[in-house]
Amino acid sequence: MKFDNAVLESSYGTAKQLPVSDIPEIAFSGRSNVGKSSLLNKILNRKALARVSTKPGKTITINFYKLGDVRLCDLPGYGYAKVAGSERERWSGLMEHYFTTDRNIKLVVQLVDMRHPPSKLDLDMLHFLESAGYHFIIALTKSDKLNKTERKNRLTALQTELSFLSDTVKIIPFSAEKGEGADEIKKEIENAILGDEGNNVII
Ligand SMILES: Nc1nc2c(ncn2[C@@H]2O[C@H](COP(=O)(O)OP(=O)(O)OP(=O)(O)O)[C@@H](O)[C@H]2O)c(=O)[nH]1
Ligand SMILES: [Mg+2]
Repeated sequence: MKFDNAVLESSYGTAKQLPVSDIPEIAFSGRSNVGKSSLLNKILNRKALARVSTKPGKTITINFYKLGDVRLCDLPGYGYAKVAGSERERWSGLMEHYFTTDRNIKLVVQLVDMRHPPSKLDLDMLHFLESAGYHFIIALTKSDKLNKTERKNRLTALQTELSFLSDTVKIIPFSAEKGEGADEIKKEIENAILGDEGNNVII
């Protein structure tokens, strides 16, 4: 699977605008500022296809990228405290619509900042993905910011913090800076797409 020729399909700010799910989708979810856009740029070999922000939580949109016959969905980040209540409602409306309208979601990449224990909202999201039966993996972002001891301690603590998850959920340390984990995430995406579609999907 080639990851080189992605294009921005469109950005959607309301649930009504979302186009029908006519092709396999890979969704990327996580709190605001966790590094979603950076991860997308890394795996798509692009410097700035997805806009990396220094100010989190500025826009709440779902951004769709097309990669051949596959759609990559950059879901809006959650948990930015300064966002007004009405924006939070718009966020939950969009997310609910995305996850409850029978889309062809092959894999969800859930991003969690490797430096900190998963937040309440991260855990809510993981519980939701688990109970709804999605195929998902966890990317532990910003792994380059931890030293060896911190890294070991976080990985140990996560075994308890995420003990409610099935053993089959892959947890992949990732760094957009160093490239750690990028190949593994690409492999998971490829497997999720090709797994049951054979070679019918052009990617
Ligand atoms: N050191 C380091 N910094 C990172 C990494 N990934 C993201 N960052 C930084 O974290 C900040 C947020 O990154 P984004 O990729 O914009 O995060 P996002 O989740 O898309 O943020 P929103 O779209 O605003 O919700 C930026 O300053 C990035 O440069 C990483 O792997 N390592
Ligand atoms: Mg972003």
